[in-house]
Amino acid sequence: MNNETCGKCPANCQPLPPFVLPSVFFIFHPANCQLPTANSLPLRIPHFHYLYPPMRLEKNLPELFEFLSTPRKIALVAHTRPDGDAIGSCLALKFFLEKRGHTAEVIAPDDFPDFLNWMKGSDKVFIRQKNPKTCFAILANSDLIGFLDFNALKRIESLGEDIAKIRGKKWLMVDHHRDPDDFTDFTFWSDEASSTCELVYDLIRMMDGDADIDSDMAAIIYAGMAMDTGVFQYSNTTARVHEIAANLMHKGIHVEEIHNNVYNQYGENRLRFIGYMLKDKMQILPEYRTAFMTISMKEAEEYKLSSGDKEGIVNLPLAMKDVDIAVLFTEDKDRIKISFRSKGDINVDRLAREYFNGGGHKNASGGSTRVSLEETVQILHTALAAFLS
Ligand SMILES: [Mn+2]
Repeated sequence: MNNETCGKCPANCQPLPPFVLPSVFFIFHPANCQLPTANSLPLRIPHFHYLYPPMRLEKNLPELFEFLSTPRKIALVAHTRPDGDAIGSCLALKFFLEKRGHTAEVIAPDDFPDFLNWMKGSDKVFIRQKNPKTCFAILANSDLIGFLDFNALKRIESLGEDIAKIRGKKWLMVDHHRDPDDFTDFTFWSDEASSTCELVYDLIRMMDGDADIDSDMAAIIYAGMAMDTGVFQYSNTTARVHEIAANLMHKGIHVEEIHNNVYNQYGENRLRFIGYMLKDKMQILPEYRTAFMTISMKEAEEYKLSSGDKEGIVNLPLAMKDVDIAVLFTEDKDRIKISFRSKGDINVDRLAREYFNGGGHKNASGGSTRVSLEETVQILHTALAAFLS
């Protein structure tokens, strides 16, 4: 970087020399630094220095770009119960790689919700649960396997076991969840990025690919960022998120149409179910400023809920002024899945990590238990008492 400064930062804008942990480079940057990194746009950005600079991890990216200078067969893998950011980031990167002469396929461990069906290419995503042999063949036949929107092989369960069996592939991680495992040859990670879609956008730009982003790709990237930021309202909604959204809008996307495709897709059963949850199921623990709800398998069956129908329910209690933590317990065949949401500085990543075998982000995380719904609720009480003391 030749001691160059961006010319806009009054101080401290030079990237610190990367200090080296075992094979990993951590590079600290002020978020608005205009040095030519993935984090800078050719836009004039109002100047502001974060007290705690965002952390990025860029491992072997020049080697990745070199690797991609010849046509490759690439498999892009999303996490279990894939959301819009996971599927969206895989699809956007797939289309970009195809434009660069590679072949690329998207694989997910299990199915994604119906409200992602509008995304171009979603009908060509391979689901391991439905099609294990084809998925294995694609992985075994690829030169590069990309892991998007997750950062540990265990997050994709049996698909991860498949992949661990296949030797001799290059691995790439693109992710924004906390506490990444160091298991890939190439890594592009930042827990300050709103979404993996934002990181895919950065990665494409690092490969001079802005002109390759067409309106279909722009709509997918925009939707992934919108979904992971609660439509641009959570604390991960940075100025840069809006700048990227603006750039994507210049590509000719239709924001209202995307919003209708993603959010205004409820069946009557889902809205009635939300009414039932709020009226009969929501419990408030005022001493912990916490509200929680439980969904049993019986209730999910009664209301004919698909996996996507439960999406977003966890957020609802946060609309109350006296509630800072919202928790949703969902009963599954062999476990209880738990989602956490919080306001402000309350770190539910830590809560999920310490008590519920999970993790995620500061204000949005998940975990699971192998005990009953009632026992899991009991653990919540104990955990909150310890966590908030
Ligand atoms: Mn994400």
